[in-house]
Amino acid sequence: MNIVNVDYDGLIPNNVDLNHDARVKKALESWHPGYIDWWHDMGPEGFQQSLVYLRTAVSVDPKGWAKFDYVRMPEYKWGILLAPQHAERKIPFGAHKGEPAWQEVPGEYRAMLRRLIVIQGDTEPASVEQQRHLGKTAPSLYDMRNLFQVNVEEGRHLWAMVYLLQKYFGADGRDEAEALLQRRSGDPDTPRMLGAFNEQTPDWLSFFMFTYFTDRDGKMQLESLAQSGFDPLSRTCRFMLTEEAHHMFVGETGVGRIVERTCQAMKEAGIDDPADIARVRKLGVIDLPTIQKKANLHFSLTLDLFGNEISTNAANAFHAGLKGRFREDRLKDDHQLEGATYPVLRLVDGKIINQDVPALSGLNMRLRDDYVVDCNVGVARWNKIIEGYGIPFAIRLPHVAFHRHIGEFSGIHADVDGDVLADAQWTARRDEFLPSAADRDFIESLMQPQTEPGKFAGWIAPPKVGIDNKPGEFEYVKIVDA
Ligand code: BYC
Repeated sequence: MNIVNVDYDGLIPNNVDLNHDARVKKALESWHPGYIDWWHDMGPEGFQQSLVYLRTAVSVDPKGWAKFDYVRMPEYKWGILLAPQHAERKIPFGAHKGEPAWQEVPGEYRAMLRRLIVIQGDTEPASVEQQRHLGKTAPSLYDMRNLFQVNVEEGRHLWAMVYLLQKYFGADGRDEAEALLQRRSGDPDTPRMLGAFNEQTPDWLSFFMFTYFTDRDGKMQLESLAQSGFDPLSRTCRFMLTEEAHHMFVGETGVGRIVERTCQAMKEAGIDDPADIARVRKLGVIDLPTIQKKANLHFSLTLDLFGNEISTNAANAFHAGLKGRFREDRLKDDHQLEGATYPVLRLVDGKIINQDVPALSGLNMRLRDDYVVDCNVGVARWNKIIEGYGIPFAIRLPHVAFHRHIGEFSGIHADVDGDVLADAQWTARRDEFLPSAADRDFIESLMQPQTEPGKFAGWIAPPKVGIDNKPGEFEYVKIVDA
């Protein structure tokens, strides 16, 4: 069996030799109908019979892993693909550092490992559920296709986690796999596990912000899990990261194209003041201060996904060799961190201060700090666009204490600079920082579909290049049932 090429003969494409693993094959085949039901119920609303120009993973060879073709989404080949195994791989960090990587679940860490896999798995269908209404208001066929690409790949990422549960966790893995199809984003009784995955994605600016900020949490967490001493988890995350890059590209360029169109329209109309919101909105584009507010919202919601500032869970997962740091393999230290410290922003006597804490307990914050650095790269690119038009405005990320629901700062209100606000001040100023009802109504009023090939809604600039180098007027989605 060639690990690089995928076996497409059966119901479930895979490079894990399912044909010689009758138990797991049967378990996954039994799970498949429930997944398809879930996709029909909770996947993209409408468009299920439309032909979408999608990429499908056909290999895990970095030089050519995907092929593009028209596909009806329910017929997408959701496969199980793991990056190639390295025979000599060692556990790269923690108490077992240097021992051979585990090919089976280490018994003493079974519950912890299962929890990590279930949380990761839960986010994937959640995001599809959050985005299910967006197809109907797509600003172009190009964007609609990108939305559906992201959706089918999140579906594949669910398969990736379900494979691990079914293969390595027996009956309780099967139960967890079932439960992943039962929870629903935003449902008061059976919500998804993490806060940000129960929020709405009501419009396309939110979608792009989500794929920029929240998919980037996905990148950070997958990078950390890709370091895992449990080799099957490491290998599956490594391949997921290949797909994840496109999702963040969609987010970064999506926001960038909105910024571009706004600046262009302002220049054409001779408006130099970005705060002249009423005039800018009359042009049918989204004013820069509202884009900033959306960034504030999605950035702060995503910070919650990194968990608490001080986390025994994170320390235990590292010590056990299950979840490493961002690109652990490139870091130069002892990879055990027993006596080390790490500076963490904390709330002490009502003040936000930096405090050295044991590095193991501060691992969530270390990952969050790496995340913020990564976020700022795209923000700088957005600002370059604004600068190019000579408009005096810069998007910036709010302080990490702003608008938090998890951790040290969840009990206080802070403004975007990290200054603590009394409750009344927060209530009075909230709409300065976060989208107001009026902002949301305005954005919603712009969300009119544009389904003519090559055309774009007036509030977003066309992309610089097409997907798979297709020309501008390419029909990315042949709509059958919109
Ligand atoms: N919401 O010790 P702590 C992605 C809970 S995104 C609700 O700080 P820990 C994607 C926590 O569960 C990446 N509850 O937690 C993106 C714990 O509860 P228990 C998803 C929360 O474990 C876009 C308690 O508080 N992958 O892939 O250190 C589209 C104590 O907290 C939250 C992962 O997250 C929250 N936000 O850190 C599609 C990787 N935060 O156990 C996909 C796996 C904390 O005491 N997950 N709690 O009842 C983890 O590594 C960790 O579980 C977390 C939390 C980083 C999430």
